[in-house]
This record gives sequence, structure tokens and C-alpha cells, in this order.
Amino acid sequence: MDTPSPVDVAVSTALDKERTATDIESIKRAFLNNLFYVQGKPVSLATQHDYYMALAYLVRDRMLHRWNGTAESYTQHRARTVCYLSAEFLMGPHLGNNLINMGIYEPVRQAMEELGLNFDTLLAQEEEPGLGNGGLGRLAACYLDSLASLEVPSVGYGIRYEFGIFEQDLRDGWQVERTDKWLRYGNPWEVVRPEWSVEVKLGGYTETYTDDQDRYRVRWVPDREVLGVPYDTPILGYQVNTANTLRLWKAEAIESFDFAVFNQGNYYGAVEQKVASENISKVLYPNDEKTAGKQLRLEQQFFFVSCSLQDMFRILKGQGMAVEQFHEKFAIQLNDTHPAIAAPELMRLLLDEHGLDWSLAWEITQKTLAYTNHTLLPEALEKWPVSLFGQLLPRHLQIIYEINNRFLDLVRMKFPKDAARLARMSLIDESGDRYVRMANLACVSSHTINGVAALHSELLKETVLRDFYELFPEKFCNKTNGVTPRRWMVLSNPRLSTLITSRIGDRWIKHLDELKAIEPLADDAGFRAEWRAIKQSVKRELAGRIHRQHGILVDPASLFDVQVKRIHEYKRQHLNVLHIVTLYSQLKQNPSLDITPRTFIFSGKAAPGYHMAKLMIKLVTAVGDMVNRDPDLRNQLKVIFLPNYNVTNSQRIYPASDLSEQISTAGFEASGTGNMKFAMNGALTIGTLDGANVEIRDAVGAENFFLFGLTAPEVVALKADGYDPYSYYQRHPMLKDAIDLIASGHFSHGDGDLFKPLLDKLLYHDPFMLLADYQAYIDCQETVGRAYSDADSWTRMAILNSVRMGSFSSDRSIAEYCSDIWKVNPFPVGLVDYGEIGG
Ligand code: F55
Repeated sequence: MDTPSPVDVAVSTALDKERTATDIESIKRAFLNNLFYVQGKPVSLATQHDYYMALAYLVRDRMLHRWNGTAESYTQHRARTVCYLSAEFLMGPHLGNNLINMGIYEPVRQAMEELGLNFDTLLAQEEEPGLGNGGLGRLAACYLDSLASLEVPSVGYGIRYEFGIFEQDLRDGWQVERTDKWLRYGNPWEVVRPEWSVEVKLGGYTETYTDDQDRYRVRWVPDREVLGVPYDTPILGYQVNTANTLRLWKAEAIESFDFAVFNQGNYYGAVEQKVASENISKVLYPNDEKTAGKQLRLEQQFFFVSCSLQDMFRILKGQGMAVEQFHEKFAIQLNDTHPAIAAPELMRLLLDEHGLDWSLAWEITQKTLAYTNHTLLPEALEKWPVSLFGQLLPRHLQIIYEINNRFLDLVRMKFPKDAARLARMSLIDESGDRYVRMANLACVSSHTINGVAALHSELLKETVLRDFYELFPEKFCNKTNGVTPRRWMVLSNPRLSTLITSRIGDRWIKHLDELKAIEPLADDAGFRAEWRAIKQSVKRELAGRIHRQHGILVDPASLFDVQVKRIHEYKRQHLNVLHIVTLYSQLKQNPSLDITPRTFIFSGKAAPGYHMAKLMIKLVTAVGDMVNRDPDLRNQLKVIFLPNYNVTNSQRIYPASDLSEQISTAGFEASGTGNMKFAMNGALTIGTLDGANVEIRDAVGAENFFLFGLTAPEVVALKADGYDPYSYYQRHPMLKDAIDLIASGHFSHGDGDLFKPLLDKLLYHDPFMLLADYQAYIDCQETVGRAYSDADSWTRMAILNSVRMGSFSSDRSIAEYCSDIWKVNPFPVGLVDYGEIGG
């Protein structure tokens, strides 16, 4: 513990102990105080949301002690800091998570119940910050939790989108989007820091000049500037004093710029500029795994990167450190290429603003940056038209050209007379219209490049980044993804967590490997019965919700067969549908057939412009409409599409699942993280050898995993051979039946055209090889059905899945990033106990 300074003592006596106490009576008093004085409502007029706000503020008060102490301690000791740069942070609701990590979940629940309030209703009031599309954004959120829990100094830097990922409604079975107005009723978790605002330049031109030491210099003369205002959210570690920061930038107009126009008498022009500036942080682009290629998107990327780097220089200076020490103070991780503009921006700041020479600036840049790749899909590899890039960031384009010249010299030395290689590796694509290639830029500018699962990291080296691997083999490594057990077990599955803790204590929450100690209990009939009872009760709860919200009755004893994730052809939700239609046909042809009763649950958003994905949603809902109402099926099949998949809803789904669908075409899903959340909660996986499925299967045991389908090399080989999907349709009668039934209009009120685009693509192109994997999938699902009918053996497998998932904690991933990439150590924060000193 740090020795308290006189100021500490002075502050501590001024601190209000009412704002730190965590006993039940103090919590109740603080709650009623906040309701009255912060929320400004008497009890008689308060809504559930007012109660939520009063509660959130008392929790925030109790975090500030740690947050301030952490900031003070890092500053004092100039701690080496990880900066995680990400265009997305899919945090999910904060309240429950903060209560868990602070260790006050139970007293707070009790205090609320004693006041006659329903605690779960209060938790449900929070509008989740959905500032991400899916896996990549949620991974960033899990990593912040682990960084704080491992006591690693770190800042998450991103954009405070006014509108996060759209909300999804279903109308007539089709997706319709609504804007996500998450800030409508205020955000109690953030603190705005206007004093640390920074200015960001855009557009204009560059000019050269000689400085007072007669050195040749470049100056960027922008044609507009915007203000970046930081909004900070504390990120509490689990049962430690560390509270790190998520710093999100909001774009605002710079007053002086407004006034310039205003003074010319152009009032509307001034307001227009204000609107244009604020547009930068207005809305999250909803395209998962596909680049938009829009100028505003590049503006967003540059905006948050420039703000963040300028912030780092401010911190460096504030701690009395030299610009030359930048890479000693900070390790920057690029979450995919969205922040890759950090390379030329850091170079510009070092060269133009801080006067370093090229070689030192480049050394610092390379020693600071590391790059994580999240996808092999070509449509997700970012590239910007050179013309657009040069108009918005003229100085950066110059710097990129210079990086490229020097880099291509290196390539020429290592691979003489290899023009094709040079053209592939250039930072500029010149094969047609000219583009800046962001992945190439990230590879050249980083000291380390990683994939997110073992298979993915290997495929990166063999395919999209092969040339870079041949040039820089030492830069490449793997960091298999992980997820935080605090949110994905303790918070979302309290009953299962309590059962585990009752047997092995609670150390597993921080050391997930220790779940292994439960393994012998898989053979204990009593333990299995308890496990099963918990699964049943969680399934009953979800069934109740489905009934209340969608009017559909599902049997909690049926097999809950679940596929929840973004809707994408490579993830193959339509393969799942083909299985459902096959079962449906079999039951219709033989109504006395007994199958394992199943409830198929789907959830997920489609990118608004991705028509095929939207048609896939319509297909699921259309099949559900027929299946759910058909008395012939004797309730053996139900198909539900749960709208608006988000963190909040997913927390109710994973714990209630029996079967986890991880059925992407092998070689296409970089890792997957939902696969981990399911398995931790005791769902068995049906899956391909794709992404992290491979490692999950190794961990839980092949005998506890339902494997099917082509392997990644087989997918490549079959494609090279000239894959003919139509021949599979002709050769497999059940497949033909299923496709013909959909094509007949059976699920679309006789409209045989509705699903034609989807079916034609399967029959004549099938880039994701559903038809090749169909029979293996059907056969494997039959094995699943039989396995589920032996409840005891199923439960045994479920337990083994869960307790063997130790290495998929994001704590393991982050520990590896820290030691192998960031070279940063934990820095425990000793808290001055203000309460004690204050007496
Ligand atoms: C979002 C926007 C663009 Cl322009 C491109 C990609 C994305 C995006 O959300 N990608 C994404 O989520 N990728 C996923 O990352 C996860 C975390 O590493 C992986 O588990 C998953 O396999 C991968 O698809």
C-alpha cells in the first residue's frame, strides 16, 4: 500500500464515507439519496428507470475510489501501459458486471429487495452500449475485463458512437432496423473530460518549409478541424483494486471554426459545419466482415486514432518522459486494420510535430505497434481509394509512399527480380484503380502480427499474409481468443457458478484452469442430477420468456439446439435450416415417427445491405411459421427466431442451451467466441474443424464433441477439383426433398420465387459448400439426437465440456499477449484506504 501523502489525508477527511460503504443499510440510504438528489425524483413519482439510475450512481461512487487510486498510482510510477485501439467495444450492460467485479452483488441485491424492488427488473433497465458488430467488438470488451483483472495498466481507445448497432425487429418475418438510441436517458457510467479534448485535422494540403535549424520540414495545412472529446468509463478488475479506463472519443465542432464562418454572416454555414463535425462519431457502421469503403468511415478511423495518439503524447509529457521513450511507455494493439492509420499518424506526430528524424520515428513506430488479424475473408480486407485517401489525409499518403519506397527496397533485396511479389506486397494496389492496402500497412508497421486461433494463424501464413510471412517469419504468432468467465459464467449463469463454487471454492473465477478439479464429479450421479436440474431451470426460464414475448410454447425438456451469431453465408444458418426441413419432411411423411424433440433457436443480425442474409432470416421465420403450427408434428419440433440479438439477450441464451451450432465452412471462421461461451455453460458442440472449434475439441475430448464436415484442406482441394453442388442435389434424395420443398413455395404461401436467389446460389455456386457437407451434418445430428436421449450420459459430457474449458478464459489470452507481444507486467494498485484515514 502506498504511504498516504498529506494531500491524501486531506482528501480522505473530505470524502464522504456514505459514498464508499457497502453494508446493506448504507446502500439503501445512498440509493434513496441518489433518487432524490441526483435523479431528482420522489419515490412516489419514480419509475423503474429512475431506480436503476439511483442504483447505478451508487455503484459508480463505489468504483471511484479504485479508479482515482489507479490513475494516481499509474501516473506516479509511470507504469508501462497497453493501449488497445479498437473501432468497436461491445461492452454489454455494466451494472451487473461491476457488482460482480466489486464483490457487492449480493448485498446490493438484498438491499434492493428489502426496499421492495425487483432486482432483475432494475438490471434490465440498462440500455446496453452496443458499440460493436459482433465477435471483434465483444473480444475487445472481454480483453478489457481481463486486463483489469490481471492488474495490467491499460486503456481501451475507441469511438463514442451516438448510435450503436441497430436494433432489430421482425416484421412479417423480415428484419427491420431501428436506430439504437442508447444515450437517450443518460449514461451513468461515463465521465466526460473536456479538459483533455484534442483537435483533429482533416483535408487540405501539405507544404514544405525550413525550420530555424535549417532542416527541411513538412507542414499539413488542413481545410477543417474537429474536436475530440474524451468520455471515460471505469473498467473494474475482478476482486482487485485496479480500475482501468475505456476512453471513447466524441466528435464536436471547434468553436473558432464556427465563428470564422459566422462572422462572414453565414449563420447556416456555421451550423452546417457543426453538424458535419458531429457526424464523425454519429453511428457505428453495421457491416460485419465487410468494408463499407465510405469516406465517413475513414474519417472515423482517423479521428479516433489521432485523438488517442495525441492523448498518449499528453500523458507521456505529463509524466516527464521524453518523446523518444514513447515505445517504452506504450504498447499499442491494433484490433484489426480499422486503426491501422495509427502507423502514418504516429510517424507524422513524431516527424512533423516532435521533430524526430525518419529512422528514429520509424523505429519507435515499429516497436510500439502490433496487429491482430480477425478474418481471412477477402471482402473484409480494408483498402481505400488513393484519391479519397489523399484528399482526406494528404500528409499521411506522403508518409505511406515513403514507408512503401523503403519497404519495397527491402523486398527487392530479399527477393530480387520478383515483380509479381513486389506488386502483391506494395502498400498500394495498382492493379486497376489505385488503393491503399491497410493490412499491408499494418504488417509492415508492426513488430508482431497475430491470428486469433491456431488454425487461423496457420492459414494467415499460407494465404492472405503469405508474402509477409516469407519476409518477416519472426513477426508471426498465434493468440487464441478467450472470453471472460466473469460475464459469461458468474453473471449470466449464477446457479451453475454457485454449484461449482460449492464444490471447489471460487478461485476458478480468476483461474479458470482450476475448473478441472470438478472433473471427477462428472462420474458422481448426485452432482449430475444437480447440474441437470440447473440446466432445466434455466431452460424453463428461457421457455417462459419465449412464451411471453412470442406466444410460442416450447418444451423445456426438448433439446435446445441453438445458433446465435451474425447472419452470414459462411456461418451457414441455412445448413441448419436444411436439417430442420429434412426432419419436417420425415415427420410429415411418417407422422408416427418418434424423434428426439427439439427446439431450434436462432438469433442474430444481418447487415442492412446484405440481402442474402436478410433472406436467410426470412427463411428461418417462414419455416418456423409452418413447423410451429403443424399438429402432425406432435410438438416434436419448434423453430424460434429471437429478435435483436445483443449481449443482454445472449446472456439468457448461452446458459439455456444444450447444443451449440458452430457449423461454418472449414477455413472461414477465424476463431469464434460464442463457441467458447456455450461450452463453458455446458452445451455440447456440433461443429466443423474451423477456427477455435479445433482447439475446443482437443480440450474437451473428441468423444464429447460432435464433429462433421470437410476439413479446411479438403474444402480447398474440392474447390480446386471443380466443385459441382448440383451433383450433390442429384445424388442425395433427402437433400433434394428439402430443397424442392422450399422451392415449391411450401413455406412461402405458394410463392416459389421468394427463396429462389438463396436456392439458386446453393445449387449453382455454393461458395460455402453446404451441399457437400449436408449429409455429414444430417448424420451427425442423428447421433446428437440419440445421445440426448440418454440424459445421464449427456449430462456427463456437458460437465466435461464446461470444466475442460479453462484455457478459453480471456485471462489466458491476455497473459499471453502481455508476455509475448506487449512485454508488460502486472502493476498491482495498493489503495490508500481513505475511509480508514478519514476515521
Ligand atoms: C467489423 C467490421 C469490419 Cl469492416 C470488418 C470486420 C468486422 C467484424 O466485426 N469482424 C469480426 O467480428 N470478426 C470476428 O472476430 C472474432 C474475434 O476475433 C472471431 O472470433 C470471429 O471468428 C471473427 O469473424
